[in-house]
Amino acid sequence: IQLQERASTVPPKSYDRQDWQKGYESVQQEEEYWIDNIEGQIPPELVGTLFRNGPGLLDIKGHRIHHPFDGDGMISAIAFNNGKAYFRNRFIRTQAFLEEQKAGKILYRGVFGTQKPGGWLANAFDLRLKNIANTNVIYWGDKLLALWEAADPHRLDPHTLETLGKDSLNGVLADKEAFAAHPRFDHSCNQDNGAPCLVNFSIKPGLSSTITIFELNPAGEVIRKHAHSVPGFCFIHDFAITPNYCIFFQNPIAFNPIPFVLGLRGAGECIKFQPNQPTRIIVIPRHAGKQVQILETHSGFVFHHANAFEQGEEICVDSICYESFPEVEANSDFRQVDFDALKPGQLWRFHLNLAAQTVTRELIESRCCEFPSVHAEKVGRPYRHLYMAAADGATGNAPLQAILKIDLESQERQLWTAAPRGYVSEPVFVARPGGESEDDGWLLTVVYDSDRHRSDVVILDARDLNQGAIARLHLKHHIPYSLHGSFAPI
Ligand code: 3ON
Ligand code: FE
Repeated sequence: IQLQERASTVPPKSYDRQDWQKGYESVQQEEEYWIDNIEGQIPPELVGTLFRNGPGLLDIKGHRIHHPFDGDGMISAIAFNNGKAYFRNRFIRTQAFLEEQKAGKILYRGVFGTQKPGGWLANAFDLRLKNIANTNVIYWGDKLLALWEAADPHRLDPHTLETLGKDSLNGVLADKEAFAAHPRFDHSCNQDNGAPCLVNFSIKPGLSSTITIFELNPAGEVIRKHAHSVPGFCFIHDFAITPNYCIFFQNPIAFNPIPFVLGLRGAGECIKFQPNQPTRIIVIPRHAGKQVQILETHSGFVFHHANAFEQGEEICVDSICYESFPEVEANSDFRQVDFDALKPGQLWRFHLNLAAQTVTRELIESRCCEFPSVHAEKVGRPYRHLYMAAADGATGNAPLQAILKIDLESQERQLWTAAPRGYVSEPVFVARPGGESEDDGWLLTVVYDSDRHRSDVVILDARDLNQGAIARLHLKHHIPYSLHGSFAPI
């Protein structure tokens, strides 16, 4: 009887796990073509290129990798002009990609558990990191750069996507020195007379960790660089900026490298979440010579921040928080994940008071969400409109199938859903040239259509998601679920 009751109260799922799994098939081909299968109209004022990065290979010649975050980076570019669109995808020719494709087998361990064949003995004491360049792609200072947080960027030709080699930022980065995958763009920097600048960081983890801040001018030159030592191990994927601060959430984790060293687990599988320890919020001033401050808040795990801004005495930070780190298991298959057994990521606002050294927080959105995006000119500043990928259902954990818009002023929500057969990626907000309101623009997202096993580029009007997609560009193939990307006016 109990079972029956349960069955009648649990709502039907918005997705089918086998459908979802198919989105993690490797890409076999590199393509280039005019997209001619289009529903709706591409707005003629939408001019520029959407670049996406993410794992293109989920296996090396049939040998499965352990986790999508270990997959070799592949760039997709969708160039818009005159209401038409051109598609191109290329794998990043990292050194390891070339070696493994030539050898036809796995030659490197991955951070998230991919091992070389031959058991632990074949993996023990191989502590090299495979730079897979798979996490983000940005266009800055006339360079297209593919980023992976634990190593240096790869430079690509923005038109052909050909890999040009690793980029040292004009000699600033040493070989293999990290440059994180989450730069933030300050569109009007108060240290540069209102010129734009790019702010990024790198982490050198250890018993105490070093956080280095980089600020680049529009020509791509590093104009400010400063390093700070903070207590404890850091696994920090993203950060937030305001005009005066960089804000980092130091997740409460313990790192035991022994299974990694002995060839039993990947480095990322040696992280243990510490639910009884606070999250530390590290606030680093962007101006030289000022003190770093560390505040504490409730335990939780953050990958991504939506935005931050200064308001009176406070810094507000909007972040997607998990109750714990989704630990990667050594002997499991990520395709078999039980979504219901995991807690969703939810959006919280943190209020930091530096003078009083206090933090308060409030839940903004309980629906499972990820991949936040805002208007480029609102980064680091008070803002009204936030866009995210989200689950179709209002409660519980599930794959990302919808795009959610939150008006933080009126609290109004709009949801565009691709369920039951579609799975979305990060929405990228592109402002309409000459647009007036903060939400005057488009959201671009790549949606995996499991019904046809192909992906669509979907264009939404950010002012009104309820009117449905204004264009749906059907690609001839699928793109595996991607991580991050950006829009560039080229
Ligand atoms: O050994 C240390 C610990 C560690 C984990 C140091 C380290 C630097 C080697 C390290 C490496 C971290 C790396 C390489 C992190 C890479 C992260 C990555 C590629 C992606 C993260 C994605 C985050 C999210 C939330 C993705 C969500 C995806 C979906 C919902 C699916 O569409
Ligand atoms: Fe990320």
